[in-house]
Amino acid sequence: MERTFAIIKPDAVERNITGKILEKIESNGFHIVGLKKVHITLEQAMGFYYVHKDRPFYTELCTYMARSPIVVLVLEKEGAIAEWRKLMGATNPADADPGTIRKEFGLSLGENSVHGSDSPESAAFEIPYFFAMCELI
Ligand code: IDP
Ligand code: MG
Repeated sequence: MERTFAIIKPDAVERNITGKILEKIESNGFHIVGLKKVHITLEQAMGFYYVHKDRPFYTELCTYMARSPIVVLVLEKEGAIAEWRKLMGATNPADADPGTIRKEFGLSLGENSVHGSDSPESAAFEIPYFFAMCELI
């Protein structure tokens, strides 16, 4: 069983659709092994997205992620990393396939409702960024 890290981003939490996204996660066979709602600081967002520090959208992205609460999750499933990326859909909701979370709920390229680790290496960085071992079931 593989684990991946997911976020329900500010645009989705603000619109009260956390439950709708959790329903998609569970009905697609992911087991939630960690879940909490947090409001991160700008500094914490900058640390989390450090890989993007040289990208032109880094400041906009970090400001958005720190503007209101998020729900952070660890999901377990066979092939969880690729499976969660597939269920999320393309980064830009306009390019996402029908049935994906970003297609259904995403507002824009920046405010695209969910995050997911893109590799085992990023999952190994992202999970412990938010969760202690004793918080994972
Ligand atoms: P991903 O979330 O699909 O892995 P990344 O390229 O890793 O996409 O970008 C991280 C996040 O940064 C995106 O999910 C989105 O919220 C934001 N982002 C990406 N490109 C842009 C952009 O051109 N303008 C504003 N925000 C962006
Ligand atoms: Mg990414």
